[in-house]
Amino acid sequence: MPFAPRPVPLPALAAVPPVAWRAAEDRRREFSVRAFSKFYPLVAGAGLMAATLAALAGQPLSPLTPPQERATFQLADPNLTVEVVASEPDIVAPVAIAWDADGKLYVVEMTDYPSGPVSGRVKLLEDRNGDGRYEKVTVFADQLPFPTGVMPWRGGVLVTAAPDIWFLKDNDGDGVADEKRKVLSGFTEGNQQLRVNGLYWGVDNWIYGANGRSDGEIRWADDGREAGSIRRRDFRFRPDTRAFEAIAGNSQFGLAHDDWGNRFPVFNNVPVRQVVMEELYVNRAPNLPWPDTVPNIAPPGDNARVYPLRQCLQLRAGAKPHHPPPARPGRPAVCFPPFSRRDQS
Ligand SMILES: [Ca+2]
Ligand SMILES: [Ca+2]
Repeated sequence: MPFAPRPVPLPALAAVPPVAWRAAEDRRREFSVRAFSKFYPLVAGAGLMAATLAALAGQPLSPLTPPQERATFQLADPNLTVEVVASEPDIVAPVAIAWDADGKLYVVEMTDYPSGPVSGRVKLLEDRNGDGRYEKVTVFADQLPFPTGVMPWRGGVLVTAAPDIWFLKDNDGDGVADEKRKVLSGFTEGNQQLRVNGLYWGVDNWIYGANGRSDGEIRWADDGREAGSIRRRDFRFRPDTRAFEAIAGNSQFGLAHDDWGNRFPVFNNVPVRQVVMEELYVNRAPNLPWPDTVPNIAPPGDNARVYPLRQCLQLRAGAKPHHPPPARPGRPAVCFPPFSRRDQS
């Protein structure tokens, strides 16, 4: 039978249409998971993974080219666009991206998921002619164990790869990191998809990070000095002053924030929560019942039932495929809620 590519709807992406929540008591708090235009490399990678899963499930499916894949996306908001700026083979298994001040794009590839051997990478992508397509690709760093996040900092990048947070920097301009040192260690190497991640630079100059749900007893990597425990907490730190604090949160994968420093963790089947009170204030009143300082702020009654369109495989180490997947209430793997600033301009 001749090869005949055909458009196939992507179940994983089609099941996650643009969604916005408005808190009735405060119209200013509008959150969105519809910023696909900021995460198109991830979307492209997810599409290719969906095609791979369907193929593994034994269904007839021809691979789509990146433009064909793009054509399958459904956007409910006409103001949003999705463009392919990078795709395989330039990037493989992307799980996090970040731009530096020069517009260079760092892409974290968790190519060792789910069971290794260690082969995670950070790619450096450059758009040299300004057409929006990143045509120059360099392996910035490799041999990272299940890397999960990246954040530009001090001319290089901080990379989360449990049990460590690394500082990687290119000092000679060849696009390859030649300075590599651990900043923090002790993040627990739990399930490969539940590890420290989600770094961002806060408005208060602290660097914030998501726990990942594996916890850890954290120490400074250079001298082993204790930094603190993050059991059931997120964290923030300042490498320059060697300050570290565990803070309310315990976000799973990704940690959103607004321009005022409010934090919005995510937790697998909970699309967005908000840190409404820091625990240091709760600790001042030890005789009061412990309040929920990080409540779910999704709209009441949002049961988010998911209806899979086809069979799928579980690829987590040791897991067996289940056929067919059941329709189930709740989102199965929510992650990385981006923050929409469209109404703030
Ligand atoms: Ca270009
Ligand atoms: Ca170099």
